[in-house]
Amino acid sequence: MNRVFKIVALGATAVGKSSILLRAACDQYSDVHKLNIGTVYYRKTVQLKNSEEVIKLELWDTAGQERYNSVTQLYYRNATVILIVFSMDDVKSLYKAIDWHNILLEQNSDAIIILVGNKSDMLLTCLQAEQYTLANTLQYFVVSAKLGNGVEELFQYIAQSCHKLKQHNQSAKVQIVAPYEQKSFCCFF
Ligand SMILES: Nc1nc2c(ncn2[C@@H]2O[C@H](COP(=O)(O)OP(=O)(O)OP(=O)(O)O)[C@@H](O)[C@H]2O)c(=O)[nH]1
Ligand SMILES: [Mg+2]
Repeated sequence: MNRVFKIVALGATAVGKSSILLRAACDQYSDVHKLNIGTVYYRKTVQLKNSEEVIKLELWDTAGQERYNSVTQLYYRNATVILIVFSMDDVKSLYKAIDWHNILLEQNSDAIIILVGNKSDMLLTCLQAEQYTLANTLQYFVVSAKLGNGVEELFQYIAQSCHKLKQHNQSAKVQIVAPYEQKSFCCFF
């Protein structure tokens, strides 16, 4: 069975969560900020590079406004990958992203967490984000939903991570089966 992996985007309002997901899923972009008030999701399949395999993703968009934080937490509980998005031209949105990271750490989230700096068409680098991700061994991607820069690379990385997880889980299953086989062998004698 081909498993579908859940990807959730978190982050402050107007950082471009919806825009990144729309770019990834439909290759579309709009200059209008359609403020999310609920949660929606898109489907996306990613063809792995140098492989026949296709990874199926569900991309969950969340509302960035503070008042929706508790609702947002319901959506990322069973996520495989969590994207924490901030805007490269807005340092306050990086602080909000760091807050989300701390919440996930406190909750012992076992999701793969990626910090995503969006709007790189406005500002290409963010030293504070680089320092934070280095100090916290956090994966970091810089993208522009507007131009599409970096989006494909981000989703290729996500799909590769899901693929590795799938392989790891499959080999873990083999390890669980082995003791039962051994036991029935002992009973036979
Ligand atoms: N320059 C630039 N603007 C962007 C980019 N991505 C999004 N925007 C703009 O930023 C604004 C907010 O984008 P959204 O994707 O709606 O932001 P959001 O994070 O989903 O916001 P909430 O739904 O309120 O949480 C819109 O006007 C977008 O057009 C980008 O890569 N570059
Ligand atoms: Mg949105």
